[in-house]
Amino acid sequence: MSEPRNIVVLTGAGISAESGIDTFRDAGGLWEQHRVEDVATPEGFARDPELVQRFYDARREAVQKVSPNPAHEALAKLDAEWEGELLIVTQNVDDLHERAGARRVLHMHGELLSALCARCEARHSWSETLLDQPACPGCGAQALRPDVVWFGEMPYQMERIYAHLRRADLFVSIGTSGAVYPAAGFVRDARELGARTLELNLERSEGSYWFNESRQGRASELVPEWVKEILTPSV
Ligand code: BJW
Repeated sequence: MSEPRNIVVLTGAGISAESGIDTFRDAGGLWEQHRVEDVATPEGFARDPELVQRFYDARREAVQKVSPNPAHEALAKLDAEWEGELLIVTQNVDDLHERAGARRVLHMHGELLSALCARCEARHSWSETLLDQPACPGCGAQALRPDVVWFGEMPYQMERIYAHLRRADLFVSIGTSGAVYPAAGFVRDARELGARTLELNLERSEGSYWFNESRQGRASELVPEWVKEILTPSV
């Protein structure tokens, strides 16, 4: 194929695993320790807000103690040096892409370091606890919740993501199990829209069939290798 120009990268929990952040579905992952419907649905939050605030407060605190790994750093290098279009769509709620220096990042499932006001719908940068029901800096209501996308809620910026997928000639998926939609469907969308598709993951994901190429290994090794490859002009 001709040299790619427009790239969409989708990242999942696997890219942050080597920074010490738990994935969801791996052995010992978050969903082995918590019922999804208790902590990652609006119904769970309505039932027991304290449990959900504690769950996210602990993760918000933990994320501030970890650092980006070579996979985040390699994508930041790609962002800095790639002259074509690039969008790093992350399902992750950590800020490790940004802390590695990447700028063209979109958080489709929200961010741990942000709070969403259920009353006025404003989003505020937030690094503290929410359990003690602080007032929304915008409207004053004690209605702040984690600014993350739970099951049954609409992920952020879907139109912008699909606009990039339509223009993409390369789609790369990194460290995601392909178990959660709409992200799990991006590979099929990208492929049908004409993009080449590449998967970098510890093991083949659920949607592996849709990838032109699937490489297995640790993100901290596979991603720097791939970025080096793509930034090296072919002769
Ligand atoms: C490594 C590694 C290393 C490890 N190196 N790799 C039936 C059919 C289809 C869809 C539905 C359905 N019923 C319901 C739905 C919709 C539902 C859904 O998908 N449900 C599924 C259970 C089927 N989706 C939704 O509700 C979404 N909204 C929605 O659909 O709105 C309507 C809509 C319609 C049309 C267009 C657009 C919208 C919302 C989904 C919200 C997901 N939220 C969560 C929680 C976020 C907050 C938080 O962090 O707590 O997002 S759930 C959780 O899963 C989190 C993640 O972002 C997401 C994906 O997980 P991820 O990243 O893939 O992690 P893992 O753990 O699954 O995988 C890690 C991978 O890494 C593994 O493969 C490892 O092998 C690998 N790995 N170490 C490389 N070192």
